[in-house]
Amino acid sequence: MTVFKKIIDRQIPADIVFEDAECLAFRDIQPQAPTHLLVIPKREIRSLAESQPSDSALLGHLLRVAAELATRLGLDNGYRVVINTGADGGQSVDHLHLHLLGGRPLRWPPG
Ligand code: DGP
Repeated sequence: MTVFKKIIDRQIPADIVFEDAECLAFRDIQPQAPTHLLVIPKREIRSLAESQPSDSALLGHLLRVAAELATRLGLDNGYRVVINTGADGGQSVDHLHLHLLGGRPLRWPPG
């Protein structure tokens, strides 16, 4: 079981900022920006690469939730949404998650 599943099941604590029937958003434990949230589906999908066409509506919902949270948290000057995928993508938790980063200028390209 991944650490994110444990957060969904309330087996370990997290600073949860949003929840609905399909997803959960909480603050990253190692923030890389003044605002750094993770938006995750409650259903266990290991990565974007392992998502299916039938997950399309859920994936769209996660993006919309990220956008709504960015507005709610006042990221009016912009923000970045990142999905690290697989080893080269730097994915460290095998439960699909969107990073929502903002509150400072973000450089490009990432490392
Ligand atoms: P990634 O490297 O893209 O797989 O991102 C995983 C992120 O998850 C990383 O930024 C740190 C965060 N993280 C790992 N364990 C925990 C945890 O127990 N609680 C919270 N809030 N975040 C975690």
